[in-house]
Amino acid sequence: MKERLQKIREDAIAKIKASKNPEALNDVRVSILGKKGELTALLKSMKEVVPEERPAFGQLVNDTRAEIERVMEDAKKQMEQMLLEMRLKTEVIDVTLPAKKNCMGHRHPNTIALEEVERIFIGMGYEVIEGPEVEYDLYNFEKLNIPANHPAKDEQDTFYINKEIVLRTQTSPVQARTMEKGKLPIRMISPGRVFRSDEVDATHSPSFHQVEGLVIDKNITFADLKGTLEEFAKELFGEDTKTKFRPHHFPFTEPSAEVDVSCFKCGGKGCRFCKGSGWIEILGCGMVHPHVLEMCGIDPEEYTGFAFGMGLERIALLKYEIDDMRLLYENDIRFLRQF
Ligand code: 2NM
Repeated sequence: MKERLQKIREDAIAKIKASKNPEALNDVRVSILGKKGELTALLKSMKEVVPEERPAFGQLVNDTRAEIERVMEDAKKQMEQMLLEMRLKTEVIDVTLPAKKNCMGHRHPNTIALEEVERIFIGMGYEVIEGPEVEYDLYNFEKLNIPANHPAKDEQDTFYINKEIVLRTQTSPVQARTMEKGKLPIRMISPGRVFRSDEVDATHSPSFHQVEGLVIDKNITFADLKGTLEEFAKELFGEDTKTKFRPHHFPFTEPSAEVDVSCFKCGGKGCRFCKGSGWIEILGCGMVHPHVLEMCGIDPEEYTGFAFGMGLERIALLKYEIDDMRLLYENDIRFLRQF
């Protein structure tokens, strides 16, 4: 028995020394110290030992077990140490590499301009209402007094999805939809993307943004329109800004006007910015045509209203003195960060 014990001990130590990884080491542990291991089996065959020698032999088995466990523990520690050293050698960390930068974005000039316009009109009690970019011809043209064959349809030469559906050329259809809902009075602005079949240049793009406004109530007059837009221009371009209303034509308003503001660069004296005229055009407006009111379910004998529309990019280009619209669509963070 003693020889068997001695043999198990020597075998175990040899196998431990030969183990190349923790898994192999564990296999050795199971095959010797485990429930069905050699040493456990030896302990079970204790009955073969004469009774008076059993305590001493038991002690010897326990000592051997302790020794094997100790040798195994040492081997395990050594193995872990070696693995750690290997990892440290292979997983080199280059502390001189630049850190990953947390890159913050920036609000787009369009967004800044829109938020400014919205702030001004919300301050005057207007709601901001949005609508679909893909729109029925009915709402985009027909209900706005632009029937088929109207020359304005050519001016706004557009993208057709099918005979009845277009990419909206203006956000006025949102106003038409709001009028049709029939909840009066209305004080609203409708910002959003619009589409026209335009060639790209410094001042044009086939897709740009508009902010249109609409007020419908009893006794709304052109004086309300003038006062509102004068106040808007002052808030947007500064207290000293003057406004000029020039007669114009839009199919959905009568009378209609275009609005110029005094040049905020030269104060109206004339400079490169306003091309010498002292004035800069910013929007179109007018009293909503009675026929439009009718088509949208409002009685023009009872209610009147005014509407206006401006190009958001145009406002952003003016306000932030950007000379090419294309810069607004490139999203170069070095450009965007300047505003
Ligand atoms: C403009 C100029 C003038 C306008 C008209 C309407 C509606 F729906 F009430 F008829 N919405 N927007 C309007 C009027 C738009 O943009 C240059």
